[in-house]
Amino acid sequence: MTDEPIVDKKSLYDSDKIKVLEGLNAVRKRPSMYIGSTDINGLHHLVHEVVDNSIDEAMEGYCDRIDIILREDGSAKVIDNGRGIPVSVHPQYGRPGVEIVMTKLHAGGKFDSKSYKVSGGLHGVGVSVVNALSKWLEVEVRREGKLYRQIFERGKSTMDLEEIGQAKGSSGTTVTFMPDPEIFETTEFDFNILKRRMRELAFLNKGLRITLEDEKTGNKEEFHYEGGIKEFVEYLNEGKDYLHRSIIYFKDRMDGVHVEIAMQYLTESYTTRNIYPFANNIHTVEGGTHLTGFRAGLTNTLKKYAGQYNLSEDIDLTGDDFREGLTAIVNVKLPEPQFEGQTKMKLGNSDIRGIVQSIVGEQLMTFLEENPKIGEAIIEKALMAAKARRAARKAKELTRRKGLLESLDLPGKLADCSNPDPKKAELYIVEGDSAGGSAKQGRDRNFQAILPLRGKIINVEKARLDKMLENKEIRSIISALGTGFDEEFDADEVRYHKIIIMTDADVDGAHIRTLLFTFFYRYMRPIIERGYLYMAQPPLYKIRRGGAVKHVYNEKEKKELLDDWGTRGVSIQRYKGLGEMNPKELWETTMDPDNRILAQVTVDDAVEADRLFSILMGKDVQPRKEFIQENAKCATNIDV
Ligand code: 0RA
Repeated sequence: MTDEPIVDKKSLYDSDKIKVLEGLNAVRKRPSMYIGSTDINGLHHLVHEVVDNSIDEAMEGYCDRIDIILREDGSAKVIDNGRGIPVSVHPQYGRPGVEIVMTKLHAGGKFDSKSYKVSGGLHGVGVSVVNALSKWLEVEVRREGKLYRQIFERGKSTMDLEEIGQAKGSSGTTVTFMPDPEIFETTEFDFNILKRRMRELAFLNKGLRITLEDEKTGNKEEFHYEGGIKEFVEYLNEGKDYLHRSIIYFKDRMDGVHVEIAMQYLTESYTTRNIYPFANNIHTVEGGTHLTGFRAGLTNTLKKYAGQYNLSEDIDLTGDDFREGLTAIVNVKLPEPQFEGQTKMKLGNSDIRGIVQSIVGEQLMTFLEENPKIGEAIIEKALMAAKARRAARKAKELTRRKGLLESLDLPGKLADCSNPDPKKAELYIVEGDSAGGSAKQGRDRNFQAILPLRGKIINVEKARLDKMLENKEIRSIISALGTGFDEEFDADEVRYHKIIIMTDADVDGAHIRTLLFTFFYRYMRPIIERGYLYMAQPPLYKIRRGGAVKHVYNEKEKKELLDDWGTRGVSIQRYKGLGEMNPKELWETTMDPDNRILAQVTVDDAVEADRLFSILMGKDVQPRKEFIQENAKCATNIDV
């Protein structure tokens, strides 16, 4: 058998694809090139990669069920009822298909024409990458009534494929793998990270049933949505007031591209940035041609509709006016997607823009003509948005003229750092004056700046620009960051590449953190996308025995320490707030780069926080009740 991998010629279009020419050794040598990183994100990437293969089967109509099991021994098992990886001997290589798929980079494409397969970005690197980065991997294939098995260690087969019996039930593939501790910083899977992605995949692929089970904790979730992205919009808008009850939904196909859109307008939401674009199941957070096509289609169609029925009151309506309060999912599936941008999360295929735009033009117009009440309500809302925007712009002009947002005019409360290099500089946004005081004393003033928050932070979801800019706390954040705002916002101008939110570990702290997330998410999303936003993780307990003092950050660490130390003579202090730590303790536990734990905030974290927040704070009592019941356990963990 030669060592030359099978390569789809089409994927050799530029140098960053040259990696596919190397063998699996290259993957073990430079894992980050294939899975982004070897931290917790890279670890979960392994599961996503296997699941993506099952999803490919589902997209082609061969699979309607995927089960993911996190097992006691630390391995992960993914079971699908797809066609099963081919087992017949490949004529060119003289080895079974499944062995080639597992040991050669990008060996999927040669077998079939998986037209919607993801073949760019970090996804779609191939299941062989998972094999290369696993201490061991077992694959079972059910195909043509037979059951096959093969086992690998660190990417190398330890035995030939064997037929081990009759396949019970349908065809399919089961991949079980143990992430290699030689490669990964951590090998413990996080149920919640996987849960989020599995839910998203179930929304995007209607009818598909995905289960996720953690055998260690007994946690189990099932995701299955017959309504697909329609239910996704309902989920995102849960607890909010809508302009029209039923979700606007349409789908179409053009030139082999599937386009599917679900949308609903909210009444009390003024954001224009609630449009979520997906391409081949990837949340393209940087947008791309499908998003621009949707926006153009939406603006043109609604403008035309308003004109046709004389609804526009001679006001010049803009795209922003039509997007205000809109929640939408744009879901496209296309052959050979090109992912571009800083994080490869931007769809580049130029033909998609026109396709999406014309599908929206046709289908949305039909919908509006069939539902004139909804149509009129949307135009009315856009008119209100246009008027309010004018007023807000004037207010902003005024604020700017007064110089309130300029970084030259740094807020008085800010204790800035001396190093002017944004790459080195950190900004701590701290809840409360007393914690702010400790942080100022405890910090390394060379690279750490402190901004204490005193008053309430406004809920930016429910306020237009002018109201928001009246809020002192928001103004001081904007001027400390130096990025400018709204149309003048420029992420390149940011004065700190680490912006760290530091709040108490209680419900109020969680609330403030959510308000800040929402602010960054709504108005400075590139800050999150570039990975500049973090949460500090203060310790939960200080545990003392004799002269020894240890800080622990969660219940598990506490239990481990007490198992080690025993409980005799041991004193345990639970930190209720940051203010209880003196400056030295705050530095050592939460601010010292050598000791602290920082959690990077992702766009998905912000979306989820925002949703939970609406449910908790919205007018509806029922969802709040349900949420509290569902999360009773977590809630007590937050504030015992
Ligand atoms: C190569 C070719 C075919 C399917 C697969 C790979 C495949 C891989 C995985 C990984 C997990 N589940 C999977 N299911 C399928 C095409 C099979 C055919 O043409 O019959």
